[in-house]
Amino acid sequence: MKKLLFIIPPYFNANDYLDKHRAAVLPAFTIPYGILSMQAYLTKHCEQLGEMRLVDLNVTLKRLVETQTVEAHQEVFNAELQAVLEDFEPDIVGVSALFNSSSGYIQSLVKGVKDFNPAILTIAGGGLPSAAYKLMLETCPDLDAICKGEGELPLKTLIDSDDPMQVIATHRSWIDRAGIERGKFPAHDFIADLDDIPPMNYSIIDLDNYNQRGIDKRYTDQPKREMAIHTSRGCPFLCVFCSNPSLHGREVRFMSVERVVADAKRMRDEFGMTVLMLEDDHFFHDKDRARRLLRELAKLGIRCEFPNGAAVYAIDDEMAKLLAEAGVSAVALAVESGSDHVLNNIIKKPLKKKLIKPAVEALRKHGVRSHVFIVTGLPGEQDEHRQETLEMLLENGFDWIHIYLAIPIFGSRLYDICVENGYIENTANENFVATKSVIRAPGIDPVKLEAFAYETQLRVNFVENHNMKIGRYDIALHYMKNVVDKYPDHAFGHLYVGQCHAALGERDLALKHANAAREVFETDDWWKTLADKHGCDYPRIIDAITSGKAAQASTVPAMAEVELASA
Ligand code: B12
Ligand code: SF4
Repeated sequence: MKKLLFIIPPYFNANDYLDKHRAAVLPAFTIPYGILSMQAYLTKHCEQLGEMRLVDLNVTLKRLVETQTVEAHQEVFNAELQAVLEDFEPDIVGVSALFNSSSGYIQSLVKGVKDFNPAILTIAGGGLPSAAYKLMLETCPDLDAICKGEGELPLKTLIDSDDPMQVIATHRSWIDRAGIERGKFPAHDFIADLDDIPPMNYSIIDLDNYNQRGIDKRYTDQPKREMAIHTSRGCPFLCVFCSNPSLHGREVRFMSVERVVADAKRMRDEFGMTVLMLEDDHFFHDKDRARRLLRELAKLGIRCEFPNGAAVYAIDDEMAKLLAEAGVSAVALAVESGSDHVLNNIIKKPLKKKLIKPAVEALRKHGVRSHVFIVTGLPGEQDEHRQETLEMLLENGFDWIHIYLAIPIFGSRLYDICVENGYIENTANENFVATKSVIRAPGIDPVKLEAFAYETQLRVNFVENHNMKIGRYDIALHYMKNVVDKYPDHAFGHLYVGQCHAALGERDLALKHANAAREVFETDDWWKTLADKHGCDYPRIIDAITSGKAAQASTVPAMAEVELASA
């Protein structure tokens, strides 16, 4: 019987968190769904699988970030690996790497394994190795082989074989250095019916570590249990920045509605799940099925979230109503750009700008908050397109906006375009994160671009906050409070939190935040410059708050709030 150890290297570059200023803000992550899926499948179908364990170094990095001890990360990761190797003595170690930014960790991990026992087979899978298998096998000499795409079927064959190297040589999804030399191109081996994957066994993880990804910030500090599900895999589209079709294919494969409901009930009843995170690549691919599923989920008395972004074209009045009934309190719309040219000719996304407003209005009518995801900095995008995006963001009255810088991730068309044209200046993959611009193309000035992304968020989320404009200071406050909790030096955050408290008649809190804002503005010229640039008259706002003359919310406009059984 073979023992299998999975390791997930951090999704994020630990060096980015050495700066104490950023220390509090390691992004949230969710349960390692791919590993749990493989475990469920292999446990049922393998004849030669003994025990399986998981080391998720994201949990370790989170702890280091929270305790501001990131400097020691390499030694801590090595020690954790060493301890589990000694205790568990695995036969196979599988590294699961989703992102470019994980690439810096992999060789050192597999070297640690080989140093411990060279007979252990070291393999890798996930988005990064699948798309960049040549580079990874070249740069990670202690890695034996890579699995392309989903691992359930290829791993089963590998584990059940008495000659794993033979499987690696002959199975279509496995690739090693010898295979590359022979000119082999690894190919997918997908499970067609997702119901064939048995229910997950969550005992190898601590669910408490995976509870912060929810996008509705009202619930950030409330008791809740988030758990993820992928009710389908694959997406027929080919958005330029996305690697998903190259990992999960363009044909969409489903779980049955009955199975999703049974899993959700089990999560609720056995594990106390209160928030179901639906993480499909394209949940709305089959709108009929989406409607049926939402109707069933509505009966469970839970909240649902779509943290990945929802297809705008799918949101009409009926869908918005069903979402609200299923306990969806906020939807992130995958809008990406406010320019039809960028959408249609650069991203190649099936979305027209005119569809955005009706979707936002339908959601608002049913009391569902709307967030929006924007990507900027794609080759071909110009200042005029970014201006259109800004105008679109101001016109549509989103509850919160998120702007990311385009990253040429392996497996995306964007990566190929950037490589062909020499657009990637900094090739250190660890730096491929959505707050750093690594693309150098005509019309893209990285400094200007990073400023555009950050300042547009400041302007739309704070200076011209839609909810404040319509007198919903309570809603604005949920979001802004979350920002000042994370970034205690956020001058705009304190200023507008103060204004919201003042409008809600909470004078002590208003004064506290007005004073905090004043202190940051007085000591940090950077915030002062931003305030001037974006028409934020902070001295006047602070005066109004402290003198008790700030606007008071007289009446709160009638707007249905979703009644949430679990909240
Ligand atoms: C959850 C998630 C996250 C989480 C992290 C993962 C987690 N567990 O918390 C968070 C929120 C942090 C995140 C962040 C980002 N994400 Co993300 N994320 C996802 C998401 C929704 C689910 C991942 C998942 O569980 N998939 C489902 C399982 C079944 O697939 P899987 O994990 O790939 O595992 C299968 C195979 O890969 C393989 N496999 C995996 N490991 C191994 C190991 C071995 C040994 C073997 C044999 C096989 C194998 O078998 C598994 C079972 O089939 C995917 C989209 C998606 N639907 O997959 C995007 C996705 C992975 N993310 C993506 C992106 C772009 C990002 C961001 C860059 C977004 C942004 N703009 O900031 C950031 C990157 C973070 C960073 N470094 O800066 C991209 C691609 C990433 C890439 N290749 O680089 C995806 C595919 C979404 C998309 N459509 O573009 N993400
Ligand atoms: S971004 Fe979404 S819609 Fe576009 S290809 Fe990727 S998964 Fe599909």
